[in-house]
Order: sequence, then structure tokens, then C-alpha cells
Amino acid sequence: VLLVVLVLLIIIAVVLGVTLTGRQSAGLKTDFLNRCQNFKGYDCENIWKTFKQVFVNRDPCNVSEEAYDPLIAAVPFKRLCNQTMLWSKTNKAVHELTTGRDCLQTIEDTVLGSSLNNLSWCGMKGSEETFTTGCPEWNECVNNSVRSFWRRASAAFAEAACGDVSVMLNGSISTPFNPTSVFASIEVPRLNSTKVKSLNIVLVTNSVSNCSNASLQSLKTKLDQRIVYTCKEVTESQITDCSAKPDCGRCW
Ligand code: AVW
Repeated sequence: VLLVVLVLLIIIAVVLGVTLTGRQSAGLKTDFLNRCQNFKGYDCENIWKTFKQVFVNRDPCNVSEEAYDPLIAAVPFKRLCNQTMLWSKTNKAVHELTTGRDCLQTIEDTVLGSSLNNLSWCGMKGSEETFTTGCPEWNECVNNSVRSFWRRASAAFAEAACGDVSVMLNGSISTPFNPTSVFASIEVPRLNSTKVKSLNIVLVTNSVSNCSNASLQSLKTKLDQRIVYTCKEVTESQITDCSAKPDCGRCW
């Protein structure tokens, strides 16, 4: 009986060990560095260290937006005039338009955004490791390592906007401008009329919502009143056609 118990204990220890090490991630660093190195002129090893320091050895639900300040300071968003493309609920369409060309840039096209896009990361109290699985879901806790990053980075990205700014919103839902979105709650309040001339809505629509949508009227009122507001309805196929053209300015 003792022998059976001993064997069982060993099996449990091995399984636990494997699951725990399985959660640790060397892949995060590799992914981060590979993506970062696609951009010229950045010290990616150093950026990685600054990034990692924000969340390792911390409860994954206890990482504030401000904790990312040193990272944003190390890799500031360049002032982007007439090229900023914000978005909400149009992840696929907007990146179809911006990937691979310079005329419009989303946060995911910048070095920081690109290096972390679609990744999940967190730390654990008492450990120096980084993890990519078992991390909190977006809405699981307010101050989670991933959500805090995107909120902090989006604030800085909106502050770097200048000139004519675009935003791609989703016209196939009834509330294209949702007050709880990052675009509404973080980015719009940071568009500053001393730098930003206009906000140009590109509403991707299949006729559920159009530019007279109530939520868009509320966007107009939330915007700094000296910023010019425009709204244009476009179809998915216009976006596909536009992605093939080198000059974003000649699309619609
Ligand atoms: P979004 P936002 N679970 O399409 O305006 C997991 O709503 O908020 O647009 N991930 C989530 C969740 C969730 N419940 N909610 C949001 N996300 C993540 C930065 C997820 O990665 C750019 F500059 C999703 O793809 C845009 O102007 C992303 O947040 C603006 O913020 C967008 O959610 C888009 O944010």
C-alpha cells in the first residue's frame, strides 16, 4: 500500500511540474523580439526588459495602466500627422486596409502595438517568469496586465495624433460608437484641437447603421468642438478595393 501511495505521489508531482513549467513562456520573448526587430532603429532587448519589468513577479490582476509609463516613455509614439487610424469593432477590416503600407497607421502598426498584438501575457507573484496561458481574460479584472497595456498605449497613441485623424467604426452593429470602448473612453477625450484638425469616421456598413446613427451623434458632442467631424459610409468591398491601392487618399 505504501508503495502504491508513493508511486501515486510521484505521478502527481510530475504532472503538476509539467503543467506549471508548461505555463511558463520562452515564446513570449521570442515573439516579442522577432516582431520588434521588423522595425529599424529600436533596441528591442532593452524594450523587452522594460516591458517585462512591468508585470513579472506581480499578481496579473494588479498591474495598473500607470505601471506601463516607463515602457511608453522608452518607446514613445511618434507624432503622426494625417495618418492616425483609430478603430472600434473593426479589427479585421481596418488592418486589411493598413497592413503593409504607410499611408494610415493603427496602433497595431507601430513597434509596440505590433510586438504585442494578439498576445497574452502575465506574471505571477513570487516568480520571475513570464506566462502566456492562464492569464486573466480582458474583463476578468480591471487592472490586468494585458488590458492595462492597451489602455495606456491607446492613450499615448491618441495623444500623438495630429492633423486629420480617421476612425473606422462598425456599421453592422446598432451602436458603432460604444461609450465603454477604448476608442470612446480613452482616445476621443485625448484628441486635442491644438493638434487635431478633424476626425473622419469611416463607417463600414451593410445598412444596419448609417452616419445618422444616434451613437454617432453622441460622438459629435463628446468631441472637442473645435475639431471638424465628418462621417462617410463605405462598404466592405470598397475597403478591399482600397487596400490594393498604394494611395489611401484616393479611396473614398
Ligand atoms: P474593440 P476598442 N475581450 O473592437 O474601441 C478581449 O471593442 O475598445 O475596440 N479583448 C478585448 C475585449 C474583450 N472583452 N474588449 C476589447 N478587447 C481588445 C486601440 C481586443 O484586443 C486602437 F487604437 C480587441 O481586439 C483602437 O482605436 C481590442 O481590444 C481602439 O483601441 C479592440 O476592442 C480599439 O479599441
